[in-house]
Amino acid sequence: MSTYAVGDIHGCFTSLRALLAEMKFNPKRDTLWCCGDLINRGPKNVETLELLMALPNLKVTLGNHDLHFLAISEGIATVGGSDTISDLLDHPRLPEFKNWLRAQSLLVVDPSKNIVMTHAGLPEIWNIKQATQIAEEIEAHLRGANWQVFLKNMYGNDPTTWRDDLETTEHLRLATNILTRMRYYRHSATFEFHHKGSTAPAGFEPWFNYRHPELREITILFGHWAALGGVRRSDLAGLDTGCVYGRSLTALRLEDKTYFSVPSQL
Ligand SMILES: [Mn+2]
Repeated sequence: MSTYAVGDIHGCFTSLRALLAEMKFNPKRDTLWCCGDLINRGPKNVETLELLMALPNLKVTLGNHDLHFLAISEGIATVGGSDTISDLLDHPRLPEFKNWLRAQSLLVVDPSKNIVMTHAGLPEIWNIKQATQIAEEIEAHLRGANWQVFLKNMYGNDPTTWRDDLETTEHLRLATNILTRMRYYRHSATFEFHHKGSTAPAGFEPWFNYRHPELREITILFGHWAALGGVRRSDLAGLDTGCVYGRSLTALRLEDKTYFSVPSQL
């Protein structure tokens, strides 16, 4: 009865299977958490989703690539040079894949374990109640009748400063960018969505250098930032260790904070 949180899979099905075997993961007893970017960039997106969809105990927080796939599948965005999702787009189960992804979350909270997970992280501007409210708002749009409108309005890096009185479209775009694309941050509410490396742009710091005062005792799990090469702190776990870039796939067992890792097999 263990819970394992796995980093960005990006369609690396062979590595995922190897990691589950390494952890002796038992689908009937154990629970898998995925911090998002389940698909795209990697080779086996169909197999990855089919494996995850069959798990009885699974919690997912969606990543930017998962949302991008949904947008492409609706003709809202176009396939770019680094997108590898044609296996999903050409598959007879495409409608099922889309509906399943649309039903997933943006934020997972386990109060008993004192752990929270999102794809990109949790900035100091929100406590758990506020973050939950915002994630639920995005989830409602994604599951609602006008979900394509939400995805159409999602693209773009502006606005960059969070205010409680942003107009709805801008509020949703920034909230989605924060939960799925955030890396660099300037206190007290400004985000930078261009830089991907481990060197901060002038005036900015990694988002996790700041934390909401109510969240000091909580462990935050996140993915998205492969350039960090993984973060292993008692209060912070960066789970993206660049599997799709040929490095490794990593998971954390939440009960005893043990890490598992397998080399990338593409
Ligand atoms: Mn990502």
